[in-house]
Amino acid sequence: MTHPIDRRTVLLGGGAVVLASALAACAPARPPEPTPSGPTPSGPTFPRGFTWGVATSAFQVEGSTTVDGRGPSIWDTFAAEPGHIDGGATGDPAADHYRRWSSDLDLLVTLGIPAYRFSVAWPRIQPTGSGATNQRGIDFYRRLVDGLLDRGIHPAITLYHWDLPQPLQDAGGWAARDTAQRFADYAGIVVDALHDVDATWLTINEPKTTAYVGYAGTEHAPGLGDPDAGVAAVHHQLLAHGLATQAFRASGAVGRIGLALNLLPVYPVGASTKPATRVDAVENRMFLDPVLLGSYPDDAIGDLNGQLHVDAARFADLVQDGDLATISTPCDVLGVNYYGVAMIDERGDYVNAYPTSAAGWQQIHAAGLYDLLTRLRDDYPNLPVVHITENGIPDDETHPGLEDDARIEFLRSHLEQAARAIEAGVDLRGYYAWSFLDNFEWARGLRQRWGLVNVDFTTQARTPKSSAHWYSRTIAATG
Ligand code: GCO
Repeated sequence: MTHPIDRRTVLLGGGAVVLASALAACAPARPPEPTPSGPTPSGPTFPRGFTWGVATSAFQVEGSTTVDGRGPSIWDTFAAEPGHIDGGATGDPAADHYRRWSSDLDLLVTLGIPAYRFSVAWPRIQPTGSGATNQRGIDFYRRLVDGLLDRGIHPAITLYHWDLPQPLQDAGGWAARDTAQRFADYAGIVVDALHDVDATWLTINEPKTTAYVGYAGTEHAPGLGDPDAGVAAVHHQLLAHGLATQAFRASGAVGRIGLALNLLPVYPVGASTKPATRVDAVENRMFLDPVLLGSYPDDAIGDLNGQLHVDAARFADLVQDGDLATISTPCDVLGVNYYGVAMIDERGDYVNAYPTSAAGWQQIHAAGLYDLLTRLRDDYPNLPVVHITENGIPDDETHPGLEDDARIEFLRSHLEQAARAIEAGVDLRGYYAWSFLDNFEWARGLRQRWGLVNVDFTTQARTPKSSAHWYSRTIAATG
């Protein structure tokens, strides 16, 4: 049996990367008891002022990777190496958003989308990752932000969505402590330039994916395959988040700040729940606890099933005095990227109990969103306001096209669960669908399409799919 190497189904095992998904396809799995559902809302209702948006990221949509002084990023390097990206796609032209941003923002207006989450490409701002500011990079994002404000669209600005300047990687990347300070300097530059903008800021997007898939694993840039570097990348990204949050506070910028974590409920399959608890530490608490509680969980690293099999002493040495206080600098917002759930058997392996999407790592269970949001409320007393910063599904590869009923059903069922969580008292204030446009889907290149809007990558024509029209009507009806 062949099984695709999927970016969110890697476990770190004994210095090697074990593909749990290969086992998942064979293992019998019984779905857990259904989540108690309470009254099903006839149509989801959302509070006044709820933020509705769509999301993208710089490397996935911008293209123009060599213009206006932009330096190379780790994704330019990684994509240029044969075999890394399906179809040999690179970041150019992606969705050509760097040149088409204005008409893209007009399309947001046409669709009635009130908020837009995008990311800033660090190598446009500091082409080598440190030192002087490239003014043309700043100017681009100023134009973009002003274009949004002119159209009455709220900007949600991610400072780092995986496009690390290559020279920083050459010096160790996120495995090196110095990168955290470099990130804080870069964040300070961007925040100063846009300090007057009433934006939602997100420091780092999915530190887990970078650490586990790019450093411990090999499927994302920089593709190191080094589990110890993976956990170092966890700590240094979280430190970078804390330092950038402090820089934001010091700058007096208006707006609010947090980070975006990809979280997923972890359910046990079978009698023993212990392996699932350990996987929960690896997948969720390794990120939530330091940010919201100021401590790392004690069950994420070790020799047991489901744990990260890395050198615990080496990891402990990375955590210097004061780091956890920095990392837990209070945030205004927690961004949650929600795609699905993990089912863990008694051996600590990931198994499938719910339908998967064309992205094999995505196991779809909408009620998991409710479970996740209520769990965050219960386990983290200092939980800030929550925004769902990503949620979506790729096109069905057997029926690609503009009639994306499966995406509509995915979004509808997840919004229903989001509304349930709000009714249950979760302070959820916003929702961003992933993604606005079909784009460069990392190792899947241009072949896996996550957009509400179809992009013809030959002509760059944009055509809203049925889901874009549905989302537009939903926002109008609730707003
Ligand atoms: C992420 C990513 C997106 C992906 C999306 C679909 O944060 O994981 O933000 O870049 O494209 O998740 O895989």
